[in-house]
Amino acid sequence: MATESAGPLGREELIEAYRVMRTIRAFEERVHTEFGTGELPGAVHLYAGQEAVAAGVCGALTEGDYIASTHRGHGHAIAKGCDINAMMRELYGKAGGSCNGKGGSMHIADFERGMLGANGVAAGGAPLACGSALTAKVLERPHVSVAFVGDGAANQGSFAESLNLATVWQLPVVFVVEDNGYAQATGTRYHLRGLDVARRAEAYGMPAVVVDGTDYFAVRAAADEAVKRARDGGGPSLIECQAGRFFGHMEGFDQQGYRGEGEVERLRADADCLVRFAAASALSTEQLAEVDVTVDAAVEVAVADAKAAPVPELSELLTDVYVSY
Ligand SMILES: Cc1ncc(C[n+]2csc(CCOP(=O)(O)OP(=O)(O)O)c2C)c(N)n1
Ligand SMILES: [Mg+2]
Repeated sequence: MATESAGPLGREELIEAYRVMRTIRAFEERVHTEFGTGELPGAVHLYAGQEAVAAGVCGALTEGDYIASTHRGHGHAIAKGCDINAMMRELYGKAGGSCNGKGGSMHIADFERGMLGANGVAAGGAPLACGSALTAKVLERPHVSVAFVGDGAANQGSFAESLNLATVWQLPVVFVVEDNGYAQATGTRYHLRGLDVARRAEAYGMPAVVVDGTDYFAVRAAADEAVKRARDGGGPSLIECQAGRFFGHMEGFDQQGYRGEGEVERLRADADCLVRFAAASALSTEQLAEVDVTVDAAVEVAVADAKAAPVPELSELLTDVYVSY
């Protein structure tokens, strides 16, 4: 595993990386609080703890690149540049949401920003990213596609098929496996039997690495290399990132009895990617604090705006729901 080092990133890039991670954290912590009030509808899976993965990977992408996300998709959407006001409205099921309030947390998408969608189907993003990568290849466009996949989802058949096709067709795609320690209540070391997913990728002939997913710089370095390979015609890669989640599997329905005593407290104390980033980046306390203030204010605005927004008109019940091809 790579060690922490701020590497070649300039000050603006460092501030932007911190802003993205800090926005995800503030968004998720606030959604957790709001969910507790009973006002937020639907199923919500929080990404706090894993911010360095979304930020590090998306930091290596351009606006024209694509990502296909998971059911735990808020962090990926924010890192790819989706508007948090629209996202918050979507969570509340309100008009003006990313999907006009009809998708909710697990279906946030914004094609203009290359966010192909969160996905309620475990590993659903992998074949989608292969599809957009195939489009780029056939049409000779320079775009790279990224599929985010959980450790549990990496056991899905569609994931294996995606790895195989991506190699056979040498697609410009990067698979990012996020090992957050669990698939719902099942531990990774149990369901993967101690095998890194990266070793499975190597069996398909695909370059693969394992990185510390709480180290932004390690994730970013691996992503820069994999994205460059894909863009230069070198085919697919896999990056396996290890970073624990701070909350339960899903808001409202997880007592987390499967976790060890004090596990979450230890994660927050010893494996907080934001703390690690702040220490390694050499940004000043003032620079970090300025971002903190701006981000907290923006999340406050997003929540107030979402609460005040109207629900979609009844006459729009069936718009945006079906698509004719
Ligand atoms: C095809 C499919 N099977 C089962 C489920 C139910 N399910 C939802 S989340 C989940 C666990 C996913 O674990 P992992 O991929 O590790 O992602 P994490 O929740 O840890 O981010 C399962 C089995 C599903 N959504 N889709
Ligand atoms: Mg998992």
